[in-house]
Amino acid sequence: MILPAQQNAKPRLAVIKVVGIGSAGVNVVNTMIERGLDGVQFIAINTDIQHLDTSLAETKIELTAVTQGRGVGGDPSKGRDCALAARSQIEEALAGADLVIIVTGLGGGTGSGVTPVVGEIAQTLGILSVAFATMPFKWEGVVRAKKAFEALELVKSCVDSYIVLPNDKLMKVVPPQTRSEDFWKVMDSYLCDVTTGLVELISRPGHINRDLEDLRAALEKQGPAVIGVGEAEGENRASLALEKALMNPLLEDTPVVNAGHLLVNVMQGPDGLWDEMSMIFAKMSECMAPAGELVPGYGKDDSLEGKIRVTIIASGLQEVHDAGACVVEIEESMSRSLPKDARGLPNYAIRPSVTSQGGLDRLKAPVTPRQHTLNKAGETQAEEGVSELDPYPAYLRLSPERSSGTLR
Ligand SMILES: Nc1nc2c(ncn2[C@@H]2O[C@H](COP(=O)(O)OP(=O)(O)OP(=O)(O)O)[C@@H](O)[C@H]2O)c(=O)[nH]1
Ligand SMILES: [Mg+2]
Repeated sequence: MILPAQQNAKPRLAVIKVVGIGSAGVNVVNTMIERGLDGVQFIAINTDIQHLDTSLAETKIELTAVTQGRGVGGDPSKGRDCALAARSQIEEALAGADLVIIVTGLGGGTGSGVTPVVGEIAQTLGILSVAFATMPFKWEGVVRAKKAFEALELVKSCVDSYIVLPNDKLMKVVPPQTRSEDFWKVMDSYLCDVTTGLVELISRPGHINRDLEDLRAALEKQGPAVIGVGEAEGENRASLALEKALMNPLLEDTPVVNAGHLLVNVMQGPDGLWDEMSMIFAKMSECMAPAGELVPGYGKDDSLEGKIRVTIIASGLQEVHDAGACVVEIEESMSRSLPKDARGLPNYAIRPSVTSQGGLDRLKAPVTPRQHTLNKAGETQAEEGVSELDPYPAYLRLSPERSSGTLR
């Protein structure tokens, strides 16, 4: 049957906007641009105009209302006021996006104050949103940690999903002789990879095609979730890519076990093998709840000659391990050192929690991420004697629900 022209028309490609907020966010966006990440539009927002001048983003929003562009001196309430004063500019910049990826460093005044406003605007505009937020180093002290925790709680309430990257985890993976200017590149590089994975998932036509609605279905699932991206080449590349996607030393620890919903996208070069792909899907199905669903995606990318890339979005997870030890320590030290009335810290993470959705027996002996390590034959194997410096599980934490609260 020949379809009328209108029905035959190609669907509109998803519009993805990456928003860098505050100095850290602007820097990360610069790295993404320098690395040639395409298929997205970049927006940089800062209260510090001098720093915003260094941005390579096509859209820059100067937040000058409160301090005339001189930064906000670490005060999130000033950051928020600046953002609210520029609300219409931010709305205009976000308008038309299908997915907004927000990148920021929490703990200062701009990222912590502006990010919740941007999240809320995206929510109001009905745009799917993901936030990547770094948490301060332990040595930045309890005041910055508290600002970061409080901001994170607000961010969680207004985005569909979020990933928390404790800076202290960087110390565990960056070699001692790393030059200062290269230090952040490790974090930035991970953020580039995840963003690339998401862009690829929803924008690049595949043989088994996944699209924005698949991503929406995954992100809107109840409960915590995780996103991982892994790329590998050489012998055993499929197992290695899967392992990398399931483990990342920079992120919080949340094992992908008993997932209610798995979205797994495999990108191969022209030499990609069916065996490699089917092994990845088969291994991921072992991480699925008995009544779960695995949504497979597959595409070919000629630039991946000799390589394979796997993107995993696991949601409907039933168990959460929380943030790294560094964050626990920060919180403990805060509750010791802060005055009594300041101890009401947000319940940021930390505590393992199990939902009451059933399947609890299966969680009594949870499969730890290390047990996900794959041997050469692609079989799951337990690891013995892994040192503290070995990779932890990789994961992107997704917020269980969006709140309908509006910032004022
Ligand atoms: N990934 C990354 N993190 C950074 C970078 N610079 C700073 N950070 C982290 O981000 C947190 C926030 O710092 P900034 O981004 O400088 O703060 P801001 O949001 O601009 O806030 P104000 O300068 O107080 O207005 C810091 O506590 C650092 O831990 C960077 O270049 N990359
Ligand atoms: Mg700044």
